[in-house]
Amino acid sequence: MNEKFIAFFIVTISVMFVGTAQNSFAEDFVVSIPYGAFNPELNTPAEVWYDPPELSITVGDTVTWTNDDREGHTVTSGYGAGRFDWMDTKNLGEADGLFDSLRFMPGESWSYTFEKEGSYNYFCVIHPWMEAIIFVDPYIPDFPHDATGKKYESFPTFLITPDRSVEINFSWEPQVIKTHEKVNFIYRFYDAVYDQLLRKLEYDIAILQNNEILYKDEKAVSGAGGDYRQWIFEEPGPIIVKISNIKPYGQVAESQINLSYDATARLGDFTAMVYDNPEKRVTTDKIVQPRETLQFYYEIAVAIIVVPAIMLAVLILYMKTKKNPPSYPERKASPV
Ligand SMILES: [Cu+2]
Repeated sequence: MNEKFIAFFIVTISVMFVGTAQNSFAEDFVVSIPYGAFNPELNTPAEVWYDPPELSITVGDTVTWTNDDREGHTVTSGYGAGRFDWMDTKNLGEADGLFDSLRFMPGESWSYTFEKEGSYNYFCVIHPWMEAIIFVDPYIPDFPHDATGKKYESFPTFLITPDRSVEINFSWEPQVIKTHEKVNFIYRFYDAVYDQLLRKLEYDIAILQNNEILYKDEKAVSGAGGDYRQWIFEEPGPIIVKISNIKPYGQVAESQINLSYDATARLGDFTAMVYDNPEKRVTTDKIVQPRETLQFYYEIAVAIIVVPAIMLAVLILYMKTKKNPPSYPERKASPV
């Protein structure tokens, strides 16, 4: 390969990576500077200085300000003086240097694209009473995607283990993973050659975030071809669900498929992204893993079988004692 080709390749990959992680549904918004904004007194039609004075957008969105007034204005990040404050003190406000349109004249416009979440106050340096704010919310794709933001074209998504023996189908519910909210990871194992559900397998599963293992279950056993795990993430950020060491479990599975004994190449990683939950600040949900569910059923079964059994035993014992009442010597009424 020559160097030019390698450079082209690297640039293409970088563009693809950046492209997928960004908001591909970016929107454009318009904020008007209305007629009369130049006058801080209320004798002009302007009721607001920038219209709308509060605007919520998403990371990647662009706002265009149009000057519909009869004087030049600016859109400058920072805090203005406020109308009454300005009239009292002639405070000029303070720019914070994040963005500045400089002066643009009636009929002209200026645009700015917001790449970071947060709230942005801005004002006009010529008329410091003119103030407004833009709220920039984080971009949350509404489709399932990997940790780089790339959409999973099919969902459940799937991969074939490096030894090409097992296909793992993998999905989660709800499809947008948010902090403090329960997510179900659901997966099924198929014979990659014959495309048949593998009924019982032993495997290891781990959930990782920021190089930290949050959850691990070794020698788990899949039932009916698949399994699930629940989790609640406390932090936003990319995650990996690692499934490894997939082996036949018991005699049934061994006759069902032809898996070589060495399971080291029988693994698969699935990545996803956890988003900050704007609605929830703390975790109130509970998670129940399959083994705990089994334990729960076991306890219920015990309660259903053992409790009536004991009651029955007590009843039988009681009946027996009633049938053969102990023979006490009969008391004779003693004459008074
Ligand atoms: Cu102005």
